Amino acid sequence: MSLLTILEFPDPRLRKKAALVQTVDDALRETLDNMIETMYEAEGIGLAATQVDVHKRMLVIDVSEERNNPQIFINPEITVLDPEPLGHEEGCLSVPGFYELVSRPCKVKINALDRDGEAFEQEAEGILAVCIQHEVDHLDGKLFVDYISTLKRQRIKSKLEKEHRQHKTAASA
Ligand code: GNR
Ligand code: NI
Repeated sequence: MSLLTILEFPDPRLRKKAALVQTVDDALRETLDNMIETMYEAEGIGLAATQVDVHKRMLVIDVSEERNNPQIFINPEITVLDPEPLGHEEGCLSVPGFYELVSRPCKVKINALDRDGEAFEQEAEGILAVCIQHEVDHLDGKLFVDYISTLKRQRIKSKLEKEHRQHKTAASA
């Protein structure tokens, strides 16, 4: 297994729309295993393929306390079961260090394929519902900062751009 590099806002590659997965094969499973390893290493509760510059509709999630229940969703489709907004403080491995309140439907259903390419359906509430919607947004080129004010988003963009410049300078010094 190997760790993958996580793209950071405002990288334009985070805006690409991911394509449907046509075949669930060993190569795809290897990428998914690397995504799981990368998610654990980064201490995230989810990771979408877009974040590691793989533009296929798939994501991994682990919302368990023990960090021992990785879930894989390939070609996920979300259906809202209860549109009542649930506000949650969101963060993102692609927007490191920033947290903002985002409201999303509180209960959803996900139809997806598992690692064997078998279709399954799952209902989600609470943090799992928040996380799945956050990850599927990534596959559509959307980030949680798109839900906050333009001013806040611009501030986050400037701060991250400055950090990226400083890292580049430090690396070449
Ligand atoms: O690790 C993560 N935590 C988190 C917290 C609140 C709402 C969403 C998330 S997802 C995030 C990992 C990530 O960036 N996934 O795309
Ligand atoms: Ni994210």
